[in-house]
Amino acid sequence: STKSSRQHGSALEKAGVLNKTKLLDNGKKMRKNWSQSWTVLHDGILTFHKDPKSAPSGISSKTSQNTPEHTVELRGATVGWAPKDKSSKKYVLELKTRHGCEYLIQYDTESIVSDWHKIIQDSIRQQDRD
Ligand code: I3S
Repeated sequence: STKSSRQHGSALEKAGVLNKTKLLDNGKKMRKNWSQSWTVLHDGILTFHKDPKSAPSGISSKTSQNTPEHTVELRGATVGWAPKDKSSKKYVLELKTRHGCEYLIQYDTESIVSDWHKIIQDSIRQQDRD
């Protein structure tokens, strides 16, 4: 891993609101439960944060924004458009980690999802090069 490749990698950053659900936790099936997340990509790590608007009152929005609900290491992961049988929603990505976790990521605007698809794919390639 070189400094120049890290510098290149540091450009692969993005944040925004997405819908997500976790389907597998280390190979173990989870109950599908879609929720809106503030989603952040930084340095080959994707984090999903509880939407502060949906946090119970009394919990500061700072706390709920800073503590991720899920942290996903992209090294060795795969991302692609989800097969139709995974969800009835449109524009759904399937993200699989090397440790057998699986997420669906979705938003009703195609360009938003395809931008995330591209940058997650690029970040995976970047991590796998380092
Ligand atoms: O893949 P599934 O099981 O058809 O997923 C749907 C269900 O999880 C459903 O919840 P209940 O089974 O608790 O009613 C959700 O409300 C749906 O959103 C899920 O399907 P989609 O197709 O939206 O991913």
